[in-house]
Amino acid sequence: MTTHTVRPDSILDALAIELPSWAFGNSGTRFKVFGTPGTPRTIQEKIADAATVHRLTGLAPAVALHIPWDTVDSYTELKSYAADLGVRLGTVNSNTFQDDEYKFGSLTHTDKTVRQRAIDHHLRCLEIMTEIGSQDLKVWLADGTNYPGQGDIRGRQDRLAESLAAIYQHVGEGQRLVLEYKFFEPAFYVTDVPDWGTSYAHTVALGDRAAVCLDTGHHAPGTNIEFIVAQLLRLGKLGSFDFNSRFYADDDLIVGAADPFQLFRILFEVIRGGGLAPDSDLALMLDQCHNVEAKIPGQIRSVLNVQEMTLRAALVDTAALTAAQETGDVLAANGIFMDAFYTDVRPQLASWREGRGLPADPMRAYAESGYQEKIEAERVGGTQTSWGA
Ligand code: PSV
Ligand code: MN
Ligand code: MN
Repeated sequence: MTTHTVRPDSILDALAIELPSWAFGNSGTRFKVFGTPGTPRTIQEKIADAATVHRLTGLAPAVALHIPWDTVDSYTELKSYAADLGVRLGTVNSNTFQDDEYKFGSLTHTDKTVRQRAIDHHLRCLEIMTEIGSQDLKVWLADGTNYPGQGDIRGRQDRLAESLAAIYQHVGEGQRLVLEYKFFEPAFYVTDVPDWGTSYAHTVALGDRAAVCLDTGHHAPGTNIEFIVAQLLRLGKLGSFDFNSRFYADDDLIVGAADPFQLFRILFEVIRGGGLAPDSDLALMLDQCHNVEAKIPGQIRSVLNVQEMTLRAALVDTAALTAAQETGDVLAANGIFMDAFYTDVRPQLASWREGRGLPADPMRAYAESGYQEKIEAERVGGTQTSWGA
């Protein structure tokens, strides 16, 4: 059995969390999307906001794109624009859930023409990835049905497998297809990729360049997510995370806000399974929306939460834990685990930051930076971006 032991400082130095471009746009519920002064009108402005998060935290060197929301004429220019601001372009998220033709599905649709349109969209995403040097094509599908009998469950899986295989053929060297699962919504009866097992089955069939994307918000209440993390890492099929937190369903709230202990347990399994080791290709990403709170500080808070729980998880005395586990000392094992969780690592993190020329308190540094006032004054006119546009 391989157990990965780590030095907390090397873990902190290795931690990189990709930010989703859409986190900087307006979002909300079907009841209301609130606009906020300073919200980006363009992908360039979203990247500038993401770069600000990275500048203050040292934690977020990449920005994920969503196509077609973040479509530009020249991706090479966008790549160098990002590089000039100190960040790179990361995961490309496909979108086959907004057009009328996808009402009854995209990669699973019964109509071959619609399936081909959806496949072609993914091929375009792969081309963009090649232009910007991005590793991951993230596929999240809204495909599913609402009523028993509405669709042929088995036939939909067969068409999905066929469509994914057509896309996978074009996944180049150094690229991956990561298949995200979600148990429900927008479909309320059958979701075509509802769970890690389905995503695992399809990605195993595809091959080594395909892996599972685990979005922490996409599970039924009570699901033991750290078990899934442990299992997928063990199988070599955990490709990436979409971090967020949820109270009810797919809330996309700030990661670590709803249940910091769950985040700690997940990160413990990530470290245990080698997910933060130097040779790991596990990609960590946020997938969040900020409906009522300020967006840039919301993203800063999010990456800090991941960093804080990562350090706490790295503090677990694994040698003592193994000894307690092997002697059947249940309470000692649990106590060792909880000791790490209850450790206040904030002073240690502040000095880690200062040692790297970063502000000790990035939230305060943002508030005092004047950046918010500047974008509110400058970003006048135009159309603010939002989730879904
Ligand atoms: C919808 O649930 C979703 O939040 C998925 O998690 C995707 O990753 C994201 O939208 C962007 O497509
Ligand atoms: Mn997601
Ligand atoms: Mn989601």
